Amino acid sequence: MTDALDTARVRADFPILGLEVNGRPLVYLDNAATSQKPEAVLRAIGEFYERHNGNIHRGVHYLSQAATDAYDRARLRVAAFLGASDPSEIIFVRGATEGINLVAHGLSQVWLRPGDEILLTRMEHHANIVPWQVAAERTGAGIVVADVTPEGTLDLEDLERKITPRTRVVGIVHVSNALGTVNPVADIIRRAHEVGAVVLLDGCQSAPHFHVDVRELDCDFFVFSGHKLCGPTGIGVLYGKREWLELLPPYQTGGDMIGRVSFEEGTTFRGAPEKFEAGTPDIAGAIGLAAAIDYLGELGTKPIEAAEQALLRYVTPRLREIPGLKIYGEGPEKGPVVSFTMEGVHPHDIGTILDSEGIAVRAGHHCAQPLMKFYGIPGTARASFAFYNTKAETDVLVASLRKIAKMFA
Ligand code: C6P
Repeated sequence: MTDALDTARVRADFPILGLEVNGRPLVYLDNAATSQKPEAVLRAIGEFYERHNGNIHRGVHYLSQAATDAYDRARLRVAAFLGASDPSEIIFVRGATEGINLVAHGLSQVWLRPGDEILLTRMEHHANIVPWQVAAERTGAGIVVADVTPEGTLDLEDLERKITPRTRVVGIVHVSNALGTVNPVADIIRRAHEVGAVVLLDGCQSAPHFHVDVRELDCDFFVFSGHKLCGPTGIGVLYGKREWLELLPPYQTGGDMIGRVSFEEGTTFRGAPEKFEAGTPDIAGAIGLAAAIDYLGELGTKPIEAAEQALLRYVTPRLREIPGLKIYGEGPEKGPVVSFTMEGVHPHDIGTILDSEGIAVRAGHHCAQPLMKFYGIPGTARASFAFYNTKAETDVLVASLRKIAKMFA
């Protein structure tokens, strides 16, 4: 492990980064939507299907056992990555969205009562809003929303006022996908626990970019999606403290999650993690995710974070200098995301023009409509960086945006 990443060498690990798009070298700056995959991950998935494919936990034959071993190893790998006390606290799900739905659905059955409050923030992704709205409707609980400041940080005084003995759940994004803001989650978790609330952290945009230790944070639940962390799509992780996973009922039922099934005596369920993994899971996905975690581990969390923060520090002042460009999310601590609007240009037009020059950014509301409403805008254009991006790529972005600014001036 070295202190600084050799970006040229790292880029060679990602076949897709060599593409040309619209006759230009691809400049991929949509990493918050999904990251690209290194060869090590592609190879792990290919090797699984070529040499180890079998169904898990069901067969005595060689391939079933090889697949089971690899799947179990993947769980161990994720547990170590997040600092979980035990691999049984790691549930493989389809992604962060499914993880949050699982928790909200379960808590609506065993925890939430009429008059309880679910505290969210105005910068949540829809995935951490809608499942709670459904849970609130089902239980008679209410949703309370902590505000954000014009700079795009959490309004901590407002949040403090809204944490009360009625607060039973706090759902909060660790790093905002639409602003980049890193939230002071450890303090919020501590406060939430003082009033007896359970805390779910949405780690979609944190786990890929800096070291996360769920025990240090003391969150009750943590979710992330594999595809944002150089892993495949279709696989994600729900971490839950053992006592919470014991309390929650199964989300789906079927094979592999039962103790016994009987028409006469009824059905019993296994404990976590099996209780939450009904049916054949995404075995190759879990193996691919473990390979991604290994790959990132070899590069080192610190060098990755340093490289991404250096890009953010480099590009932010250059973007600010562009006439008419306004950045949303000016907090002191940010993930590698810059969200912006340009005077007189719709964000979708920014996205389309950049695409014509081979530059991939995301444009729109970023599944954060309440936040866009707060700012009174339809959406933003968002450039999001990964450790394999280069300063030269951000120069290409800035040059193209300057042209757009001139065009629409
Ligand atoms: N954000 C983005 O472009 P899924 O779709 O389940 O993998 O992740 C949902 C999700 C939840 N929370 C946060 C903070 C997220 O950023 C995302 C996904 C993508 O910003 C797609 S909308």
